[in-house]
Amino acid sequence: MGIRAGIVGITNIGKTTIFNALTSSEAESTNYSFSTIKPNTAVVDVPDYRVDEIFAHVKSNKKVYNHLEIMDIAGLVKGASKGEGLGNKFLSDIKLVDAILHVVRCFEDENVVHVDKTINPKRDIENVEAELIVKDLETVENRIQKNEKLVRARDKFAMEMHPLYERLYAKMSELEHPRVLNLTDQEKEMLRDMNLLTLKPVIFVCNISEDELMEGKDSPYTKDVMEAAKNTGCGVVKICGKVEAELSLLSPEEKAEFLKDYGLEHPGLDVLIRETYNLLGLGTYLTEGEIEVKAWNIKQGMTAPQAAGVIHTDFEKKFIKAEVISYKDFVECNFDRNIAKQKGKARLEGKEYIVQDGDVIIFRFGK
Ligand SMILES: Nc1nc2c(ncn2[C@@H]2O[C@H](COP(=O)(O)OP(=O)(O)OP(=O)(O)O)[C@@H](O)[C@H]2O)c(=O)[nH]1
Ligand SMILES: [Mg+2]
Repeated sequence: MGIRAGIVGITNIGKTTIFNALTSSEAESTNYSFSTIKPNTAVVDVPDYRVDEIFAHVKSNKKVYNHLEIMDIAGLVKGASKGEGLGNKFLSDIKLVDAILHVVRCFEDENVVHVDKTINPKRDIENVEAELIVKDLETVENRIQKNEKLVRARDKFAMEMHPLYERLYAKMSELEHPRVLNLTDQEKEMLRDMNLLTLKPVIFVCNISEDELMEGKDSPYTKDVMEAAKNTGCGVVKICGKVEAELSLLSPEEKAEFLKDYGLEHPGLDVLIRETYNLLGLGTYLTEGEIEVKAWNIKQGMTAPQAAGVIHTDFEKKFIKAEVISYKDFVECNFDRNIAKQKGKARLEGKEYIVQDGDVIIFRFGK
């Protein structure tokens, strides 16, 4: 289950700086607009302390984390959908992602020019969202045209979909974001095949100043982002691109020391990756053995056979039982499956079991 997150935002605000820090890459970051044209991509480990802890306690050759693919996409300016800046071609790059990391400039630095002259997160967010809406509007218009033909032919499905498309069109043609429609999960599902940019889950990533990071207090800029995110279902994470870039060059020991100086527990980037997971409704189950300790992706609500299918599609069909220990119980049993069994903490679960985040599992299969 490959998951991809895309870094999106106004041009020259630190997207590539954050991408490089996040993925230990060296993609070109410059102090002028539109330095990124073709998207940069890289795959990162999803940090998971449970994998580290289990690996430290059981006899195993290696540890394997979950993965997340990150895509650094060209910067936007107001009017991109009408051909300003790099135009709208790259907007289709955003079609490829499961989640949007919308970077918003919240730092002041007179040496880094803002394409609209001033620092104004609310304006920047509105400008980016407007471009996504205009791009989606094309998709919705095309769909309505095709659908209307089917409606005229009294196609039942097309008639069912028509009012939803019309509602969407009415708002978006006023440049209003579809979130004002408060679409139900079912309606979002009905619209899924259009792959609309504006319906993708979003995390606003405030690129904050070093001072704000040191002080640990939200600046008025960051507060503006939080205000914009209120009641939208979007996440907010604060990161200082400059500091993260420095951090990514350090050894683990130096990193720990550096974080302590800033009074931080984890690098901002770890927090961002975890937030992305939460936003996408993803969880993790774990397997452990001599070969490896490994984290596996699950969608919330997956049954035990479906979770087994993440390892190998065949395993879903051949599933018989899952021997499950919660991570908490596994810790309390000293990471020892036999102790867990003796204490009755290793449960034998069947096909209906809904796998929980942190379950440590051994699957049993038939032929
Ligand atoms: N002061 C400060 N400067 C930053 C920070 N993050 C990035 N910059 C600077 O901002 C400039 C632009 O950074 P990039 O990462 O290239 O920006 P981008 O958003 O990828 O830009 P485009 O790809 O051109 O749209 C560079 O000069 C960075 O050094 C930060 O947290 N603080
Ligand atoms: Mg860039």
